[in-house]
Amino acid sequence: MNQIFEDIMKKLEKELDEKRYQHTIGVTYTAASLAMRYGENMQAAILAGLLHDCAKGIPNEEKLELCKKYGILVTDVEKENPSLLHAKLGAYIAREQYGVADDDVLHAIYVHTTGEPGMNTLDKIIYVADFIEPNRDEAPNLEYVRKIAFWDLNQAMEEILSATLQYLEKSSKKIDPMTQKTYEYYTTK
Ligand code: DGI
Ligand code: FE
Ligand code: FE
Repeated sequence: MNQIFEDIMKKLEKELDEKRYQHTIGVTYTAASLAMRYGENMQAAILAGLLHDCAKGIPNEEKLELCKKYGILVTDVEKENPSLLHAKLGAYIAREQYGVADDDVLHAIYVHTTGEPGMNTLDKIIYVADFIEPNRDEAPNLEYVRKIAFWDLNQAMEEILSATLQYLEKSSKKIDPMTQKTYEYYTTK
């Protein structure tokens, strides 16, 4: 394994709890497999997979403070649900603390929680890998999404966004306008 990846993994192991670290590794090899399938840059997929949740271990209060400090715009929904900020903050930390210079990798990290309309292949690979990696076990449509992810990436996006919206509605969680927009983009195409 590339020395850069090894160094990142060592740092992540310290920053994340065991379960989150295992999830991170699962997302990484799932993203690498999807990159093979869709002809995407595999090193970029591995890097984005490794770092997508690098800010997940930061307590919510601190997330808000760090966003203020780093000049990251926080919306009202994010203020109410600071956990959402691990994506934006993660992209910042990946650049500043893990030395990632590839804007495509940073963007995939930035959009990995809500998605956004018109995502590129790497963005979608990370978004889908996050949902289907082998340690996941809760979503009702998981087996189906795992199967179609390697057949039709946009169909997988549609399935995941529908399941996410259903979950958010059922658990009365505030829907981020970006999640809603992404859902509409991928389900009305
Ligand atoms: O960080 P992970 O758990 O690996 O996965 P993720 O970054 O996709 O985050 C998943 C969580 O984010 C899940 O608990 C649902 C939540 N989420 C996604 N979209 C929205 C949302 N939560 C709220 N309140 N609103 C959203 O639009
Ligand atoms: Fe995440
Ligand atoms: Fe994740």
